[in-house]
Amino acid sequence: MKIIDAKVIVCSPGRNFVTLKITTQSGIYGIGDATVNGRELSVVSYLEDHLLPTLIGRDARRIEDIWQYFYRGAYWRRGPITMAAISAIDMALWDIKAKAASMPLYELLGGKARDKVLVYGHANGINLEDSVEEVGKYLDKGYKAIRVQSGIPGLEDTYGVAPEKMYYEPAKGNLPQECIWDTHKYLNFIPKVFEKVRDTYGYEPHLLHDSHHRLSPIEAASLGKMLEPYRLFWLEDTVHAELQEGFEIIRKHTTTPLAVGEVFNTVYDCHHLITNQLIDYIRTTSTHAGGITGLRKIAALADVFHVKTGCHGATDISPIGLAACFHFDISINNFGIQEFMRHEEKIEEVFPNSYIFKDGYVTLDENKIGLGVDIDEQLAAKYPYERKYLPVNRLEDNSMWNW
Ligand code: KDG
Ligand code: MG
Repeated sequence: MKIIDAKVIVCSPGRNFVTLKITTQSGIYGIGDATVNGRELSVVSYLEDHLLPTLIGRDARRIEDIWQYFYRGAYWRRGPITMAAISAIDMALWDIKAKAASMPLYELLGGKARDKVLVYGHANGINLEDSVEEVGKYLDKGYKAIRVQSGIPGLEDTYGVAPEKMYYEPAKGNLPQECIWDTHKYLNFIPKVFEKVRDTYGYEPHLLHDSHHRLSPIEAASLGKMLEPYRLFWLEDTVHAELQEGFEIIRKHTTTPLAVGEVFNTVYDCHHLITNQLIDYIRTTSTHAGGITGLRKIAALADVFHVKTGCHGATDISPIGLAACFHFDISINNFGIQEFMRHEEKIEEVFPNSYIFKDGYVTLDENKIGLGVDIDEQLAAKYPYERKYLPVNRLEDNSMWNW
């Protein structure tokens, strides 16, 4: 099954997406997501200038070999750009293989290991009352797991909080927005939010929280301890995971479950945290960690060490990447939860898909073959690329901090 064409489609139906479409001699095509938020065109160049010329003519059935060719075959390995490009190729090849077999992709991955995929939505409010109200709206929609973020008194912009509540999208502007951060204010406030949410809705809903890499290990440990009474499903990205030894400090002090890894790209970024049982959930995702093939390698290691998956599924993961996650989630045993930030309607129109949300879970249409998602190229062409940046953070004394 010879690959005869591979093209990159960039579109911006409300936000930028990079999509790869691979066509085979048999006429079957597959699609993959290569979106890296705020750095989209770097992946386009990596694909078009370096990988695609060597992909044409290869046998689309040899997914592992093609993955290894682009992974091991590169002297300059790993990193978000390289791995997003490999991810898109991998997803598209799995899509082709499953279409050729006339099966939904999860059948090729071993079949369903569960009937449905537990997902979490994002409740974010500008202040405590607003956040509590937002949680109620998600419960009304049927969500069983909700990530709660809130504006912090005294800080103008807070991560995870935006006026467009249902479709939180941090990338904007022609140049990066500069936000101000203060950990002291944050730590004083966040436990009160969870106290109020639990007082209002009880202990049945799963609650999650994302600190977005802003704390030191001991601050993270202290937050984990303060949140223990509210029984979180997970506390995510407390510290930047470049210095992974930091997690030992957090782990020593708190039983709040820890999640990390949305910016990780390979099993080598995760193995220390997994094999030392320093985390409970690994957040690597299809679009950034080498596609289905990359995720399966990570999940297999995690399974041995009691670590479950929790794939990143923010709006910068396109419906193609999200579909790849759902097929993966449904087919592995050590699945934990899937992030499901809904896309705006415009995006759903450009990427018609077949995953179904009901009562807090997503199911996949058994009659759709492959990934079960497509791209409407004509519609995509109406939304050209727009330069957008993720914000940056400074502390109140104007020194740089992690966003
Ligand atoms: O591109 C950055 C977003 O994907 C990120 O801010 C979202 O942290 C995030 C999350 O957990 O969804
Ligand atoms: Mg996150």
